[in-house]
Amino acid sequence: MNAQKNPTICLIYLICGDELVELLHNSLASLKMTNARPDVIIYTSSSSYAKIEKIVDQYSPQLSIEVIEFIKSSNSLDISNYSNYGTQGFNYITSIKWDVILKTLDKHYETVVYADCDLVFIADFSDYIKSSSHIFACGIQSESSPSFPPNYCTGFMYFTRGAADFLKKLSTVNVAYAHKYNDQDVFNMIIKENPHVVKDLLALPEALFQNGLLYQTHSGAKFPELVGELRPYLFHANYVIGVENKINLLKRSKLWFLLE
Ligand SMILES: [Mn+2]
Repeated sequence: MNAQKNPTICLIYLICGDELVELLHNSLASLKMTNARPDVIIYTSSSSYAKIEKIVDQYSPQLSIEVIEFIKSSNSLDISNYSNYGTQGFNYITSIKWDVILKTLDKHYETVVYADCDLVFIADFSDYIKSSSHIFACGIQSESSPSFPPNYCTGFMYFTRGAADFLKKLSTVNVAYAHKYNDQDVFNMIIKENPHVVKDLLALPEALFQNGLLYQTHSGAKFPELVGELRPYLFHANYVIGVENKINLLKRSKLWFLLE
């Protein structure tokens, strides 16, 4: 790892499948363009390790990135390829997320931020998360659903050690349901069963931590008399399924930074 002085935030990705490496590449490119300099750890499988290492080299020394081989094949599932949303492979891989976050907290970071690779950083989120993590041990992206409790999105979230018990519960429940539900289903099921938990969760503001529904804020003409300007921290290309659709959404939103 390179020259960061005691960063308190570690940003982690969980990558399973070569098809995701291009999205990861774009996400890292976007991070480098901001002033955010968390330590970065990419957890991946043996099959994608070499490909990711090669990309990571291009970001040194500006970004401090470690690649860790973590995802193990299970007997019944092939995880060498990308598993689409809704499949059993997707559910299995995303069920690992909670343990990976706990494992990273054990490295003595104050805050662990998890990001999906279909997510683009637009501005430095560090100060926001440092401040909010003093009040909330967990902050999580919201899907902008017209419902309460909110429908949370596990594609971007942060945790401090104060949320360790909650993470352990998520892990236990998720492992039991991995044959049927993904990590986000499990997260939202736990909240629905006990809605008072929302008091301890920060739903990150959708205008600043944007989900795919907000893509129009990046395209189209601006109203010239508007005196303010929206300054989001990130955009998550969710609400679209499949790598190609995600890339197209990012291109449409002018958030694709890799050369053709
Ligand atoms: Mn995603």
